[in-house]
Amino acid sequence: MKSLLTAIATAGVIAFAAAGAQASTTFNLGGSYVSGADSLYYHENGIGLTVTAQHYHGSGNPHSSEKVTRFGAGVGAKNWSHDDPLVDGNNHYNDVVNFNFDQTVKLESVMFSYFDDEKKRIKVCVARYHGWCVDYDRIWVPAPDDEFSFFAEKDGEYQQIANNLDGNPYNFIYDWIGDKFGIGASDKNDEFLIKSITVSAVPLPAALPLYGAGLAVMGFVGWRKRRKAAAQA
Ligand SMILES: [Ca+2]
Ligand SMILES: [Ca+2]
Ligand SMILES: [Ca+2]
Ligand SMILES: [Ca+2]
Repeated sequence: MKSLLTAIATAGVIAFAAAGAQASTTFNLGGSYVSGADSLYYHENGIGLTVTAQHYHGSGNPHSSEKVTRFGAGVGAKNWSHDDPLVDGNNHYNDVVNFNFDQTVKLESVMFSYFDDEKKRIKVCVARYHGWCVDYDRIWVPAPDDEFSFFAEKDGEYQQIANNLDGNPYNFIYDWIGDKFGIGASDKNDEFLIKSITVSAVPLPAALPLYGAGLAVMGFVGWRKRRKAAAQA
């Protein structure tokens, strides 16, 4: 009896996992030029996506609206008219592009344009006086290249999860399941566009009853065990 119940419980969990494994959907974010909009809308494979922009400081969370920009190569963000239209950390603000899905999805990967494309060479400051550089190293080195920060909903709050992430495309190894994610510039030397984002749908209404049934059966098995142990004592 017990092994049968365990089998049913396991089947429920496996069904949940199988239901959760859906085909990937890639949103290609590039398109007709947009100099600055409050939001951009995309629709792919039955999933709706609204793209917005904000900014953040240091280890803080996104706040205050920015404008979303769009080029053939992807989407960016702009905090005022003179700001670079890419996702960047210039002008004391680090841009963040927010991805708001109309259903729960699992985040799989993002792809960038102009990422780690630095051809510039710079001299590194070796001495500062009151914040101003007063001496530079004699050799030229490649300019710092691009890294990004990642934002997601955790404990009910949309917040910064990690910074200085690197890689293009970047594949998320942890299961980020939710309906809102953000990609921002990590540092003031970062500038890029977000070319595409790949997610898979998580059909919660279909999967949850099975998952719930699995948990309930496992709970019943645990209760039977405890009752048996109590009877023997
Ligand atoms: Ca910008
Ligand atoms: Ca950097
Ligand atoms: Ca890099
Ligand atoms: Ca760049």
